[in-house]
Amino acid sequence: MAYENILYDVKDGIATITFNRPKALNALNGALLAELGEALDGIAADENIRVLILTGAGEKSFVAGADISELATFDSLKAKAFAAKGHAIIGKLQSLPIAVIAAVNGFALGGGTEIAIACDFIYASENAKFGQPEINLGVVPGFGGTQRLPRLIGANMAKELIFTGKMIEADEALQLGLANKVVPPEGLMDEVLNTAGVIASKGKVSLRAAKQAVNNGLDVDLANGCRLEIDAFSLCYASPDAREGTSAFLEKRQPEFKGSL
Ligand code: CO8
Repeated sequence: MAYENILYDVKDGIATITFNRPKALNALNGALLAELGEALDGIAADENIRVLILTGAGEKSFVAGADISELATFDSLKAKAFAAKGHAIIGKLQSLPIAVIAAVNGFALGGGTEIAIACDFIYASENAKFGQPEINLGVVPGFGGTQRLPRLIGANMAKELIFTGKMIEADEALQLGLANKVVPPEGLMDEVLNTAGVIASKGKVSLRAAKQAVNNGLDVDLANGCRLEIDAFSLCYASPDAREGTSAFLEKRQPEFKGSL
């Protein structure tokens, strides 16, 4: 499928989506969001893809937020439809049954931070900058920032970022637990691909079960979360991977995971 606003590539079970509107710092317009939604549907249906990486084209930006020239034309109803569409796509991203890594290579503002924090984790380049600047435009985050950011970095710090609209540097994002790792720009993709390769070598069924247990567990209390883990653990034994992993350990060899979803 030909895309105009994203680049899509798959190699060795690792898919990469690159937001590709570098002249607008990869701002999210309606056309880009539609292409992102289609690409995510294709990935969800593809048994061979083990990991998805999201990054931005050019050296300056991951995603500089929603396209402000489109936001400027909204009335209340259009704003609601746009925010709902963004939530549906970001929800799709978050619930993919594979690992999703954000390789944040520059500005991740507004919708850019919101996409990055819906991924499983973030590796950032030293020049990355995060923020929720919507308040400077007279609006609030509309793609999940008021909900996912407090869950990730705590309510008070999220409120400070959302109320001030200020940007934070990569090292502060690391301190806050927003980014897992910060690396020089030229090393970012190698670092991300290295971790993606490690994850791609694991069993699909156990990876999916682990992701669902963590994600769904965050929405419930500890006792119910632990029940989710019991189910996730037992579900793994429906796949030959559990037998293969434990046998490989006892036979002192590397496991070959082949279980399907
Ligand atoms: N939308 C459209 N165009 C943009 C955007 C954007 N978000 N960001 C940058 N651009 C364009 C600029 O207009 C400029 O275009 P041109 O060359 O044609 O003038 C080009 O990209 C380069 O940008 P700058 O010249 O401004 O580059 P600088 O290095 O000087 O500054 C910044 C970089 C700091 C990133 C600056 O461009 C900036 O502040 N951008 C806007 C960031 C922002 O406010 N993002 C949040 C948008 S709101 C949002 O994301 C809400 C999501 C949910 C919406 C739901 C709504 C219902």
